[in-house]
Amino acid sequence: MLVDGKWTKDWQPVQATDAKGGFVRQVSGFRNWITADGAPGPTGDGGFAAVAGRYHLYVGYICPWASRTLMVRKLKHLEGLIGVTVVEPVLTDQGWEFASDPDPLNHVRYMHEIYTLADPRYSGRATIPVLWDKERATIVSNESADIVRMLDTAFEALAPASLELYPADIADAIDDLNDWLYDGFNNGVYRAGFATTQEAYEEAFTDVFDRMDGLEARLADGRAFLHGDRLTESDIRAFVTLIRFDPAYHGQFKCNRARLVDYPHLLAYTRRVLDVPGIRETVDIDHIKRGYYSIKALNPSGIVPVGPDLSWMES
Ligand SMILES: N[C@@H](CCC(=O)N[C@@H](CS)C(=O)NCC(=O)O)C(=O)O
Repeated sequence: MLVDGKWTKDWQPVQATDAKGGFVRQVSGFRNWITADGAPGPTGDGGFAAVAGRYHLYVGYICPWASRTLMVRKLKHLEGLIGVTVVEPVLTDQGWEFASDPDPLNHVRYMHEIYTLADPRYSGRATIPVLWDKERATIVSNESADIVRMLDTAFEALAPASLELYPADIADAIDDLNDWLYDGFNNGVYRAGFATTQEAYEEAFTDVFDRMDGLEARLADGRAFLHGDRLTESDIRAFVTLIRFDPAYHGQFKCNRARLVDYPHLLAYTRRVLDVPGIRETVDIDHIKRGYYSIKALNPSGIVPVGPDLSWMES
């Protein structure tokens, strides 16, 4: 991670733990918002107006948080307006590394250099995703929840879309479900995988399967998506964890009471979201497996399992 703008060797992909050995995710450091006219958003500074070609996303296919921003870019037809650079799946001693050496946009090799271009004295983890502003040569945001929401709203005049991921009439229901999904499911699998005590692991494990069971029950009435007929933010949140469940979390993160394929409604639902035009291109299972199984602290040999059978994903 970066300390006062310098990459420190004293760095663990396992991140921080609390007193009980529970995994603690870092709070994001850049919280500005792109808005239609450049007015300030809910947090941070203004001056980031929606303009074609001005912004760029740094992502990795391994990362569920980055993948949700990629999904929104597709769903809102922003591919022609916002470029993307994908990092290599394997986290190196210097953090995320660019496949093309150097990154064609900013001509650096590692993600942490993007952070120090934005703030030469930055302290914190160099996480993905990052939404980069080419005009001001800075980071707009490194918080995926905010990036999802700004991509959903700010570019309406440039790329009108029929899909609204956070419609006002069900905003409260989306917020409630998002909260329930975040700690127990999206971050729950990480809390299980990166726990350093049995107690913290078992607590997280219970949460993860409480969410799997809850989602299965919710979908049992035949609804297409979590809030009914419309695909929303909540579906994006659920999907990014579900699609990684069998290839990564069941094994590497020890979430092994059941697999996704053991839940009929959840499996059909995951396939339905995968089949939404554009979504399949945001999923790279090989990248996901190589990334998770390269985390040395959890899998010192670095061996990537051959399975599981994911033929259900084929279109
Ligand atoms: N709050 C961030 C979390 C992002 C995050 O934790 N990304 C992980 C990859 S899945 C990362 O880059 N980890 C590198 C590190 O912690 O050093 C978001 O949702 O945007």
